[in-house]
This record gives sequence, structure tokens and C-alpha cells, in this order.
Amino acid sequence: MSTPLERWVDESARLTKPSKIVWCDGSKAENDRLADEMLRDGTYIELNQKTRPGCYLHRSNPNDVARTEGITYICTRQKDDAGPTNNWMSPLEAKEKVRPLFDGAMKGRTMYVVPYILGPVNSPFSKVGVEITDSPYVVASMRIMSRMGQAALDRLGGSDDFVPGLHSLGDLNPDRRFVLHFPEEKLIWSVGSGYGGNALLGKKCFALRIASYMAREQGWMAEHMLILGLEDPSGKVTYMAAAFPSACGKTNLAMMVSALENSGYRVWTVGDDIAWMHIASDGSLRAINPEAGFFGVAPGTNAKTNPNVRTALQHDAIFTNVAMTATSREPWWEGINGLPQEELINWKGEAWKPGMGPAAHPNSRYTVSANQSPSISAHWEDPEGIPISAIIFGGRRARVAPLVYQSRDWQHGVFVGATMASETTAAATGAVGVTRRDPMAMIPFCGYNMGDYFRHWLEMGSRLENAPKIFHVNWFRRDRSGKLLWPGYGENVRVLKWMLDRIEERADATETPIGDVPAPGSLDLDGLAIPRESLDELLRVDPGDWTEEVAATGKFFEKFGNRLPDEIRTEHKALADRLQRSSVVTK
Ligand code: OXD
Ligand code: MN
Repeated sequence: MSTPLERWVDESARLTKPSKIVWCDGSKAENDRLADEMLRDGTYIELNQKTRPGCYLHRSNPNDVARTEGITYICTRQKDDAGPTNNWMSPLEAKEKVRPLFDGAMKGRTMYVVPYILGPVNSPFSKVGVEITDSPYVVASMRIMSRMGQAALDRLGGSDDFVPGLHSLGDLNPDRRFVLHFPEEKLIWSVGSGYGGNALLGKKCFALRIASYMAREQGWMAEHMLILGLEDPSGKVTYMAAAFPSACGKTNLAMMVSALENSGYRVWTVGDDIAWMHIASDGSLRAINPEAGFFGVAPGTNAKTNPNVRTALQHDAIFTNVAMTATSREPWWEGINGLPQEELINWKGEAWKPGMGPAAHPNSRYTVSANQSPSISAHWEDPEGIPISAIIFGGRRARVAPLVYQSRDWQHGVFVGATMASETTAAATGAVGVTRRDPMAMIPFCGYNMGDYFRHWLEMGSRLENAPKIFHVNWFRRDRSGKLLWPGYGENVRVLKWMLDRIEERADATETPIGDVPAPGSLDLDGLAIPRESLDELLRVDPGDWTEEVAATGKFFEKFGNRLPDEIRTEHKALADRLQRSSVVTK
């Protein structure tokens, strides 16, 4: 008797017609074998094995370097269930359109069966997925990003409780590229792309799009959030989860070396991109990181912005679309540490000269195991997860949003998350630097109607006995000349410390129409030379800007029609009223 997994593998092989099928066990020997094959056929380029053992460079097709939201679909039976922020096709139409692209797609290629666990191996909250792919780069990446191989097969046994994901590189033609999600049957199809967010199906496709749908059905949350622990001088660790849109510094924040380390404040990493959160029996919210590695943006990463990842990247890492120094074969990217001492080969494999544009692609990436970071928390694999005391929303905004503010309560916090906006980055194809609405940083990742998603957040709050406090941050506010006002990176710990002090009821706040900002003197600025005017500007809530913001969010909410919860409308109206009254009172 064959198992459900074997039957699906057979069916997929009949469709894609590979010359060989390999079941992956996740072992080092298997990974070494794949690396040798990829070095031979040029999928991998060897980096300096003396200074960086086990590190390789992969150059993707230049037309395939970022997530492609335009061809990413949520295929529910009813269009309204996908909602106004997702592309939609009916499951029938989607399969009819895309099945021919899989037909014979693996001819002459190897089909890899990649079983994986999202979450710690022994956690009751973890889930099994199986990806079928014809890309050995995907296999090697999945081995870093998830608990891949035998452990997943052992957990699955003969059960049908897994999310199948069928992936083929196809012919890498953007016109024949599709990333399809069938949340009602918990199935993923991806064809025509080898880029991480489109092709590592455990990441955005399962851990966010399919998982967010499951989470609503089952009463938990799958969020685009980092998880960190802030240790105080007594050694107590308080955990926080933070949602920022792609390429807005989640990895750097989660792995931060604190500027207040000498005063006893330290940051520990639990996860850098995705959080699965459940209500525990004591009514608290507990989170696990479904991933096992980091798929981080390389440009801008250096000894100041993320010293921990520099250490992590010394061995066993995959670099994608970075540049390489020609003689010493070291990975290189803009913002790494000034200009290199030697010739560079750019991300396309060409000899690079200044004036040719960036040597590394702006969305070039590193893939590395989380446990290679010196900042990894001792509790990052706790099966029950860690308790979350704060939820942080944030975006990249040159104006409008202050450095930090605290929501009035959970319902207002959900509204703050629902009104998030950020300037777009290179993590997805399309224009960069355009402000777009991105509620909870989930616009590209919510597997269902976001009106229902806001309702789910509200319902979760009503079930939480000890709900986390909700904050909003903006590290990216600029002065009139366009200069960033806040130094960011390790200094961001000062804002986290203020949050901790608010949770512990030690810090004062000034009430504003949008929420509570730090009262004068409550933000620890010891040892940081920041002009008084910069601080005032960073915390300023401009009634004119916010009145425009209220109009923009009102327009955005109209899209959801009657799927928008009344509570969100109530909060929207209350903010408009407070702005009109606009008096500032110190608590
Ligand atoms: C990512 C993204 O890669 O959000 O994490 O695009
Ligand atoms: Mn992300």
C-alpha cells in the first residue's frame, strides 16, 4: 500500500516526467554531493574555501531576482475570499492554465522530493511540508531554511498531514512564471522562477500564505515578523515580535548588537522573518520561528549594521547575486566596507567598473543557518515557543510616522497595524521608493481576504488574557534636507528599552492623537549625541500630515467593503476626531 506522499510524488512525476527521482534525507553527505554537482554545472561558483569553507555563490537568471507579486495568485473558489489585495484565479482555471507548463517540465532533469518541518522538530505547533523541485539550489537552500529530510519523513509517517508544493524552474521565461496557492486544499504550485521567495516553497508560500489561512481556521496567527528577546541588566529576557515590510531591516534588528550592552541590555535572536503565534493555556501569546535559517538582504550589511551576521557568514552559506572579488574570491556588495582592493566581478559575472551600476544586485541575498549567529537565543527551539510581550509594527517613511508610539490598547493596535504603510524596496519587482499601504507587512503574504484578517486579529485579542502591548516604529524619518534623523541599527535598542519600560510601567509617555510617544527624558539617550531638534522632529506628530494620512487610509479601507470590521471603522473615526481636537497632554 502506498502512502499519500508516495501517491502525490508518483502523480507529479507522471506530469513532469523527470529522468530521475531523488528523495532527500537532508544529510551532509547529500548536501556535499549536490554542491559538487552544482559546481560542475555552474549553478554554484566556488568562493574562497580557505576563508569561507562551505560558502558558494549562485547567480540567478537576471530576469529572476526578486519576488514577483504580479504573477502570485490566491486561488480560492470565491474571488471575495482572496480579497481585494490579492491576485485571484479560480482553482479550476489556475490548474488548467498552469498544468501544461508542468507537463514534461522536468524532462532530462532530476526531481528532488524535499520533506521539511516548519518549526522545531519536536514542537506541537510545527507543520510538515513536502516540496518537489527540479532545482538543486532550492534543495540546498531548503536544507538551511527548514528542518529538511529524514526528520520530516519520520514526523509524517504514512499520514496525509503535509502541505504539498510542486516547483519547477520551467524555462525561466517571465511570461510562463506563476506562483499559485490553493489555500482551501493547502496546495502550492510554482513554475518558472528559481528566486527564493518564489521557489523555496516553505517560506512565503507555506509559512505565510497557506499558514495564515490555516491559522485563521485553527485560531492562531502566521505573521511576517521577526522575534527577538531583550535581556535587561537583571538577566530577565522579554520577547517582542516585529512586522516590517521586506528589506526594511528585520534581520538586522533581530540580530542587533545593542548599543546599551555596557548597561546590561542585550538582544537575542529567535527569528528574523516569520512568527507563528498561539494562545497558550495561561492566555499568553507564544511564538515559534517556523524557519531554521536567514535569507537576508546582503547590500548594506557590514560590521556596523550587523556584526553577528558577518560572523555567521564565515562558513556554510549560500550567496545569491552578490559580486565577488576577482582574485581572492570573497563575496562583495555595496555597503560592505568601502571599495574593494581588487577587481570585482559583478552579480551577472562581468568584470565590473564604476559607472556600470551596482556590482551586487540590490536584492542580493545570503542564506545561512540561524544557529551560526552568535546572537541566537538559547530558547529559539523551545517546543512551546516563547511568550510575546510586545508587538511592533513599522515601515519605511521619510515623513509622517514618528520614531515610536504606543497604541492605546489591542483594538487600536490592530488599527495601527492595518494602517501601516512603507516605501517599496527591491525585494519585489516594480518601482522602488513608492509609498504603499502594507497592513501588518502582510500585503504580499496574506492567503485570504485582509478584511477577514483584521477580524481575526481582533478575535485573537479578545481571547488573550495578557495581550502584548502594540507599538509602531519608524527608523527612516528624514529632515528637510533628506538626511536620516535616527542612527538606527544598534541604537534601535534604545527604543526597545523604552517599550520594555512601558511594559514594566516605568516609563512616561506623552499622549498624542495617534498614540503615546516617549515623554521628554524617558528615552535612554545616554552616550548618543543627537541634537535636541532632531529628537523633537523624530517624535513630532504633525496634524496636517496625519489628516492626509487619515484620508489615505480611509480610501484604502473602502476596498474591503463590508468585509472591513466595524471596530476598524470606529478606530478610524476616533483618530479623525482626536486629530481635529488635537491637544497634547502629558500623562
Ligand atoms: C523576504 C521578503 O525575503 O520578505 O523575506 O521578501
Ligand atoms: Mn520577509
